[in-house]
Amino acid sequence: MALILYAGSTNKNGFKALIAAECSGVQVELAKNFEMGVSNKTPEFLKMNPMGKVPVLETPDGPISESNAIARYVTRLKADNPLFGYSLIDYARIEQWIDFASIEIDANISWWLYPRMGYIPFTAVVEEFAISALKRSLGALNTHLSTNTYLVGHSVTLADIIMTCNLYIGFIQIMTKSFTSEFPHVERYFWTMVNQPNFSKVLGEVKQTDSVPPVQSQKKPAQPKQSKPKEAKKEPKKEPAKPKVEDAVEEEEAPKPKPKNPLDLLPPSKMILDEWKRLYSNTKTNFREVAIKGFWDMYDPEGYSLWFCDYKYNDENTVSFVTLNKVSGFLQRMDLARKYAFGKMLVIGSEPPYKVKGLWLFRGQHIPQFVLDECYDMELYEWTKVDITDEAQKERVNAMIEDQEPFEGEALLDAKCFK
Ligand SMILES: N[C@@H](CCC(=O)N[C@@H](CS)C(=O)NCC(=O)O)C(=O)O
Repeated sequence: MALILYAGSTNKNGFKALIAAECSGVQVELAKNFEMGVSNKTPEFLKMNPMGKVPVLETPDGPISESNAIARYVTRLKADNPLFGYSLIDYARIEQWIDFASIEIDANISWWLYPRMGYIPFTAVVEEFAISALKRSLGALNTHLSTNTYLVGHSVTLADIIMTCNLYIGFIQIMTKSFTSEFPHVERYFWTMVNQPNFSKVLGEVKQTDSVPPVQSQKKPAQPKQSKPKEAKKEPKKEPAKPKVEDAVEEEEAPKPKPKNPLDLLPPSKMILDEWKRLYSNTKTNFREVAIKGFWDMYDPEGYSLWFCDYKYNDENTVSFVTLNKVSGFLQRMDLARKYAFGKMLVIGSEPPYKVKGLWLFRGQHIPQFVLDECYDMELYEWTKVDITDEAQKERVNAMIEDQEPFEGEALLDAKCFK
């Protein structure tokens, strides 16, 4: 008889047990008509898990909560299951990677994603910390996977199942290609895993997100459903179902159609931003003659605008690495504008306080509203639209694109590019 797993059908924590079951020939079924935010608030569910959290597995010996424990239980149901490796050291390393997947990967993805989904308050500092901690973890994982196909040994183990489920939520919700491309071995690993038959039976087709979700206002905690008067129960409801109150889980939300970015509705431009980015990246010599000239040949002043930015608080830039991190953080947060922008940021001066100045190319005639709304760094800079009929301003654009040194009479500490 199948064991019953209480979870929504898109819950990545539930997927861990379902994939382990597929790999082990164990029968596990999702509870019928499970409704997140409703079914997990009932007294019967709270008896199984007083936290009211999902997943929960009902077993002949009683319920189990915590998705990793559930996946371990399902795995143990098959004697000598290779998902636990072949030796004590394999087993220890599987446990090591399960902890790593939970603490170093899942937790940091959650700290980045949940505030953006409106489940917990958003603060830029926390986001910055989560992203840099996640990058550190993905970096370590990438290094391991550069010489290993699987996390442990030469076949799939429970560690791969749990790691893949945790990466899955990152890949589909917030980690864009431009973010993950820094970790090519993690990418290879993830796509190999999700395409294995036992994984794809559960996960279906997996598509990487193409944008970082904008910050949403905070969601109210779910309210338990009011019980209806008895006689009302007999009458089938004719009116359309009301939208259910959201619960604090990203996986349970019905996918909403993404509104089109207003910049996609602008008249087409002859300037293809990616072509410019390619030219910029591929020009190694004669930069002036090739890249800068190419830029002005391509530039479409009707479809795009150029902007200078000047950091308002240069006096605070007294420590070089802190200043550089600040600029890197800004560029990270601009990820959401990658399709519509190119930027250069110069950190200027050979000693503190350093000046931070930049040049940005944006689609359209204005700084895009969604960038102003989503990227808090924008207000830390003074923004001035470039007048391209003024040769001096045009030359300043050239110097910034080129990382010309000295720049306005000073050495460059660093020049960063957003492309
Ligand atoms: N550590 C738990 C986390 C469980 C968890 O947070 N589940 C979410 C859904 S993915 C939930 O039930 N949220 C409802 C709530 O927090 O009240 C596990 O791995 O099972």
